[in-house]
Amino acid sequence: MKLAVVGATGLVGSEILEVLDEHNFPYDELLLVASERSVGKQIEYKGKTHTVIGLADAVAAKPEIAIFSAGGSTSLEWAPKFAEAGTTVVDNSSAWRMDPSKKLVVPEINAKELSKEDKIIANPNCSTIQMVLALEPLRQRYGIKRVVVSTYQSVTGTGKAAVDQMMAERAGEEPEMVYPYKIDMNVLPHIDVFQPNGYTKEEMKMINETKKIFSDDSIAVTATTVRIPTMGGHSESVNVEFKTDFDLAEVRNLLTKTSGVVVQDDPEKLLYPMPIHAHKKDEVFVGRLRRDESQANTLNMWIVADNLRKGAATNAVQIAEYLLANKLV
Ligand code: A2P
Ligand code: 11C
Repeated sequence: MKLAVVGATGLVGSEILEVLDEHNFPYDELLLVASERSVGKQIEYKGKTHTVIGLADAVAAKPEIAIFSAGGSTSLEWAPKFAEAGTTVVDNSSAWRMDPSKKLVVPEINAKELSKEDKIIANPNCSTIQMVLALEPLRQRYGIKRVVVSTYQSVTGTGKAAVDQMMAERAGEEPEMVYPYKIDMNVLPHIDVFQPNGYTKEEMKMINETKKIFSDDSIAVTATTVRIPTMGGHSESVNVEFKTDFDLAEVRNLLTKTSGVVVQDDPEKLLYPMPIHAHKKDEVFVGRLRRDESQANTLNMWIVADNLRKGAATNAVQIAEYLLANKLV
């Protein structure tokens, strides 16, 4: 079993390597792949020195699985070349997510849709993954009519250069600007590019990907996505209107029993999810569970996850684990 990690030198790539290690992912050979800038670079990993290779060499090596996290244009150009060589690609970018011929997978929700024919599998956007994972048990029980979400997203979602901008600002140095404005001591109501309808692409991802993962276009979703100067994970305020009434104790119970979800909800003890606690964890943390008293059948919740973990690396590695466990590669 040969495994390639494409974008291995990036923020998500290095997180993928950590998760593979923690999960004891069973590969025989590991190929670390990045841009021409990094080819030949040596990376120490699990007591071995790996030399970074380029994409063409990686395709020629015909790995069984390639986990991609090197941006949309790299995925658009190279994922089909890997697929043609027989490799199954798990792609972290937004390149293939809304392609009707590609599956958009959060394993706990819809991995069962996967078959051997799926050669390019899309990993959803980080802010979508954590929201749908927490909503799924409630959707199964009560049905969802409408979701209103506002996000508070970590700079790590933009990549290394954005972390560097924030840190340079903090150190009083001249930053290389990745965002159009300062990010430290600031909040930007702007993630990814603005669309003709006034929403950002990140907002439209949350709307469209949620419907696709739930296979339900009737769910109404509206989103406001916001960048904040934090590192450990993305946070979300989610207001969800169900089709039927619900019981708050049952909601808590359903979430507690959901694999990959941890309930942290005890206002008396000041227990609620926060990025500093979610950092480096694979789970999605849920708290501030309370009835929306302004509207029937409606719940407010606060959802936090490490966007580089369940939002990206962990979800992708879980897809790869599912492929192996079910002999789909
Ligand atoms: P490199 O380090 O050689 O630039 P981040 O999102 O943290 O900036 O990381 C992006 C990742 O994607 C890095 O590993 C980067 O490699 C890789 N990458 C960027 N562009 C390409 C490309 N054209 N081909 C292959 N890998 C790429
Ligand atoms: C962010 N959600 O936090 C983005 C990062 O579509 O995979 C991931 C972008 C994507 O900026």
